[in-house]
Amino acid sequence: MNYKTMPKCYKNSSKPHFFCPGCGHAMILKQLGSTIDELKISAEVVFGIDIGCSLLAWDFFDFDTIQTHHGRVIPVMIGVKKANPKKVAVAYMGDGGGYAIGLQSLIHAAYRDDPVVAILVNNTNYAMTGGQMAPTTFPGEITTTSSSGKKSSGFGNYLDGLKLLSSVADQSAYLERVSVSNPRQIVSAFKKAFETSDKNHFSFIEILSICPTNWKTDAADSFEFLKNMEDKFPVQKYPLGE
Ligand SMILES: Cc1ncc(C[n+]2csc(CCOP(=O)(O)OP(=O)(O)O)c2C)c(N)n1
Ligand code: SF4
Repeated sequence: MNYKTMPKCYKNSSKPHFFCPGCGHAMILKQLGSTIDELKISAEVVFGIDIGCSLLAWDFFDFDTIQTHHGRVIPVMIGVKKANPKKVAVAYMGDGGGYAIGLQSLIHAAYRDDPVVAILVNNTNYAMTGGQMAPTTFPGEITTTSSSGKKSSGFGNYLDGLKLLSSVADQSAYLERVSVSNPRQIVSAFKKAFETSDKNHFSFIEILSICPTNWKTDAADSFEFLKNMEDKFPVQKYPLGE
C-alpha cells in the first residue's frame, strides 16, 4: 500500500487497515476519504458503520464515527441528522445489513426521503461471519450455507435492491449502483450523493464489491466474479437517464 496516496482524512496514514488483501471495502473507503477531502467536509461528516466487515473502518478516518447494531445504521444516522441538521450523515453497510435485517429501515428512509447518504457494499454474502448466503447470493452460488449452490426454490432469486428502492424512493432522492471496477464512477456517485444530502434529500449508492476470502478467489477470478455480478446487477442510476 502506498501511504503517500492515502486521503488526508485518514486518521493515521502510516497505520495498516484491517481488511483482507484485495478486499473491496478498502478500495471503496479510499475513494470515500478522497471525496470527503476534495469536498472539504470532514468536519461535518458523521460516519455510521454497521456490523459486518464495514465495522473494520471504526478507527479509520479522522471524523466522528459511530458503530451500530447489525442492520441499524440507517435509523441511527437519521437520529444524528435530526439532532444536528448541519451534519452530513453517512450510513455505511453490507448487503446483509441493508437488504436483510435492515431492509425495513432502508426502504422507509428512501420512502421518507431522509437526508442521509446510505452506502451499501454488495459482495453477495455475509462476509464477516464466514460467508453465509445473503439475499444477493445468486442461484447456484456456493456459500457456507449453500454448499451445493443456492437453490432459488425456498431461498429466493437474488434481490435487486436498487430496483426495489427506486419503486418507493421520493422523486428528489438519488440512487445509483456502481462497481469497484470503476473507481472514478464511485467518486462521481459519492459527489452526487453528498450534493443530494446538501439539498436535504435521501441518497443511496450500492457498490458491487470483492470478497476474495469468502469467494475463495485469486485476483483474476475475483474480477471474473465481479463481471458476473455486473451482468446480474447492472450499474445504473435512478432516476433512469440522469
Ligand atoms: C442483530 C445481529 N444479528 C446478527 C449478527 C451477526 N452478524 C455479524 S456481521 C454479520 C453479517 C454481515 O454481513 P454484511 O452485512 O453483508 O456485511 P459484510 O461483512 O459482507 O461486509 C452478521 C449476521 C449481529 N452482529 N447482530
Ligand atoms: S471477509 Fe471479505 S469483505 Fe470481509 S474483509 Fe475479508 S475480503 Fe473484505
